[in-house]
Amino acid sequence: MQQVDLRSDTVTLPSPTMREAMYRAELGDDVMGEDPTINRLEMMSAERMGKEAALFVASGTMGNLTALLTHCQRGHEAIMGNLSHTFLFEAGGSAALGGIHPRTLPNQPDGTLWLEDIEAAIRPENPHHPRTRLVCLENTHNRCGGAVLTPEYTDSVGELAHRHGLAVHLDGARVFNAAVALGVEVRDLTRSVDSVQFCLSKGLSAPVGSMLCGTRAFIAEARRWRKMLGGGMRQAGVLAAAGIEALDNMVDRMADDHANARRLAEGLADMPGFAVNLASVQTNIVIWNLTTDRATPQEVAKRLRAQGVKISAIGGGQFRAVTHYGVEAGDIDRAVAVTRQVMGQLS
Ligand code: TLP
Repeated sequence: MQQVDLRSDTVTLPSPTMREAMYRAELGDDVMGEDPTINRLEMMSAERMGKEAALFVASGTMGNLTALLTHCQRGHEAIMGNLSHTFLFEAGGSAALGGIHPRTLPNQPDGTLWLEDIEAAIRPENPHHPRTRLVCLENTHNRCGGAVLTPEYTDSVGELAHRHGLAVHLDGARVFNAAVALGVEVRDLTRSVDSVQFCLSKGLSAPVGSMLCGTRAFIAEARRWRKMLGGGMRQAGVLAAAGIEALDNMVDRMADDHANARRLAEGLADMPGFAVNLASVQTNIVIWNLTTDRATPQEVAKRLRAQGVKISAIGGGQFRAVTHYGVEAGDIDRAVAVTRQVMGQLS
């Protein structure tokens, strides 16, 4: 049975040209700074993000952790959304390994943090308090259904944070999706942040890796932290070659993923037992609610899986589906037809 895997854009397989580029990659020892393919990917990434330098890391989680460890010392406080990936899904790494105190603020449905909330959360100098050091944003916002933060919003957070002597880190795991959806250059979304992490291994479809970007001094310090975390890799150019191919050829096609997410949401919207907010679908993620009590979300997901359609039940009575390279409009139509049949059996 042909599978339609919508659990995540992390399931993407490398394209044939990526595999070819990996095979042919020129290699060296990256810990010694001698892998030419890594060096090229780091230069390209910095340039795309409008930053001075970049660092290849194993994952988005490692990119965010390395960034937080570089910005903050033990006992510093980092402001972040209560629905942010860093707070919810990174195993508490910055607290466990960095002694960094997370201060969560409510994520609005559009993925933003209110400026008033950020300003009110900044601590005055007082020996009773941790020192506020960092504000973290996420674009696109995973748990807010792939919501996009605009350049103007990001600029306003940058201005506020910098006025108070704080740094801003952007979890830009899917920042290229945001740029494509808004029709802006990705550097417009990163110009006001001090550091940004973006994933090669999600919508960009490379097999492994993320890039952390910032000033030359920040990246030099981050390189030490990466080494300490065990992330100094050797002939990592085999991975970087796929990343270069991804940056060159996999960005513009994300518009297809966004169109497919909309097609899916529209297909789900009139089914009994579902509530879909079409206006919230901005990129490649669709999050919707189960409104019947005839089955749990887990049971629905299991029934769909038995018919070759994989989605995630993400708690709170919600489902998530993510479109990506390898999923075509015809696959979406099949997923919608199977889902309609399963939901029809429940009503
Ligand atoms: N997200 C994964 C899962 O961990 C939930 C997914 O399937 O969406 N930031 C954001 C916004 C992310 O969505 C993710 C991964 C990460 C960071 C971490 O990236 P990895 O998985 O490379 O450590």
